[in-house]
Amino acid sequence: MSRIGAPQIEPVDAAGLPVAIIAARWHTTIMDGLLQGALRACQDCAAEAEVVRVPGSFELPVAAQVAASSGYHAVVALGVVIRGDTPHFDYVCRGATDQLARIAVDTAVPVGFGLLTCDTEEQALARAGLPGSTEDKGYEAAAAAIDLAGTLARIRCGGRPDPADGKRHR
Ligand code: DLZ
Repeated sequence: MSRIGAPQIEPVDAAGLPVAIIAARWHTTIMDGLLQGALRACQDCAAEAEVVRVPGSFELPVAAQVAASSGYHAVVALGVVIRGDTPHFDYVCRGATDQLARIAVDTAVPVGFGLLTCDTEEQALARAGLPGSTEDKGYEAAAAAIDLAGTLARIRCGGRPDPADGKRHR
């Protein structure tokens, strides 16, 4: 996908919002970049991040499902899958992607999509938020999930003052 039409990311105030960052372990250097980006987004929004590591991207959905059902207000799924010589890539990508989308809808907890599905390692490095990268998909995924958590809270209040703090959501 191209970056044409991508909005400017404005960190929102999400002080104390509990966020679970689920991070796969494959492709260490790229994952380090994604994870640092996601943590930076949480910091910019003053959200409370907890990092959970899983073996590979195929394991992201089950951990995301448990996190979304356990009180986190936003979940961020981070992984890197790089195409090989067999159809394995397609199965891992499809399984993880479809399930992450389903979990967000079923639980009504935002799941930030920070799963890189690339043909080459160079493509993944360019998106990892590392020195020399042109994109920071970890930051983007976390910022999107946190932003949506605030939007969902406003929708749930239907414009009425939030009983938790008595303030009308903006
Ligand atoms: C097996 C596998 C392969 C070949 N490639 C990747 C990859 O590029 N990125 C990734 O996150 N995980 C990979 N895995 C591991 C699977 O996601 C999963 O952890 C194993 O199949 C065990 O269930």
